Amino acid sequence: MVVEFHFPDGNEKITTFNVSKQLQGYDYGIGIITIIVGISVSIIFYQMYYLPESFAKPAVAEHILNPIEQTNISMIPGSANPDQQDNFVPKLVNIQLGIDNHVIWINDDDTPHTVTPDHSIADSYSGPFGSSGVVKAGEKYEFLFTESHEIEYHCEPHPWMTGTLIVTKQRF
Ligand SMILES: [Cu+2]
Repeated sequence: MVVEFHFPDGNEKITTFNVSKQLQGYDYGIGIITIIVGISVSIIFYQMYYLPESFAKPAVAEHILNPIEQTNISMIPGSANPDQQDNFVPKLVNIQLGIDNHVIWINDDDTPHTVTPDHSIADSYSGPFGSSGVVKAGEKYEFLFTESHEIEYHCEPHPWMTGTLIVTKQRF
């Protein structure tokens, strides 16, 4: 390897030396430490700045995040009975983003029920739709829709309990 040293006074010195010998001991250790520090800094940067950016929730308009109304759906008493006509009431719900896109299911029955989509569906802001477990008597499940969806859902233990949600953009 040829290394040229340039000195301020204009003198130049050309030296040839063996790199492998020069990189022994102390120099070699410094090199390894520099590489380790470099990789660590890269990983920290990736985790702190790059990852959160890529997983960040999409920007959603304020009026959609805070709609003026909420939509209530009741699981009415007797829903667990397959002979009863009504269960999720109302059964078909039209929802407008920015108006009533915050939907709350209330279990008014004395039996636990679920809110389970027929086909798994996720909202880019709120994540997967559906209750994570059962909604016990007197409890509720709520979901904020931020984009258009058409969802058919049912109750896992009582598949005759079905409902439909149609979420659309505001019609002005
Ligand atoms: Cu049920």
